[in-house]
Amino acid sequence: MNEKIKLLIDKIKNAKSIAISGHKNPDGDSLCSALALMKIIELNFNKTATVIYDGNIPKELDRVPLRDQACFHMHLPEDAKYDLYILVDYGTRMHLGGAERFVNDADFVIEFDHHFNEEVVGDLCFDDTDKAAATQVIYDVAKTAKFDIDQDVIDLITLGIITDTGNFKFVRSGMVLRDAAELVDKGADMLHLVNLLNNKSRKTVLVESETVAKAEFFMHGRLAIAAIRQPDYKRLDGRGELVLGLLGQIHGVEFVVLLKEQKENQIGVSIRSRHTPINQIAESLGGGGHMCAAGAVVYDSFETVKTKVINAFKGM
Ligand SMILES: [Mn+2]
Repeated sequence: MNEKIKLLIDKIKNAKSIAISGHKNPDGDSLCSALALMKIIELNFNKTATVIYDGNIPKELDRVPLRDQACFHMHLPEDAKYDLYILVDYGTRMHLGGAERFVNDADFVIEFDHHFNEEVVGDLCFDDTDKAAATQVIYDVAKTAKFDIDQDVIDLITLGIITDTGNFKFVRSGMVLRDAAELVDKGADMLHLVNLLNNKSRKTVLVESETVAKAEFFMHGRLAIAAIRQPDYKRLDGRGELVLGLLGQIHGVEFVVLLKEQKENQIGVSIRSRHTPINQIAESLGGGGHMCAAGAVVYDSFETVKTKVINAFKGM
């Protein structure tokens, strides 16, 4: 067995207290990675790890296995300390949110991630940017280490893959499909898992559809811009993927932008493109991301940000 896995096993075996976190405002992969690892530790080491999160877990994820085991960081005792801290799907240090104080206090930090990060936080890193989801990284390590897994772990790992690939739409390598095939053979029920995620509140779907209905079109219909203003933002409960997805289905639309007025003078900008790279536009607004899916948070008035976005697309 390789040295890294030996060290992983040794650290878990000898830890008195273990906590696990993903990035702030967990998405499916972040939450399911943490819960899958918690269950793996329980099954193989007979230890309880605490899953800690910051921000809001969307209702969409309320029915994933073991969801009720995730603790909001503010609900933990003031003096809580964990000697082993495990980070999953966290991105970079700035996305740790309320978990950062525990990470800084820990004696040893292990990470499982698939994001590109120049300044890793972990002392022991299982990172692989070729993986489509952090749960896939965990699955790989679990297989190499010959850890026992059960139905919860199989379901959680599959859910991380389903959510991070947008139901397999963003698959870039056959490896993720081979992993998914193996998980199906081990008992993952795709229809059941996708249905678990169909759990949004009515108000969220209504605000998303109202936002689509009020979208504006520019550049002869090639650019669609939708906006969620402050009073409606709380009803959104998530990132508004439905808005981006629906507008992107319209014939002739090449670029979709969703402006989210999170607070006064704080506008979240999500940008999607059919094929032309738009990450430079996100970078010009102070953000970043992938070629066809990127975003930024711009600290300015709603109208100013909207004008900046329209100008950024000039010449595209
Ligand atoms: Mn992820």
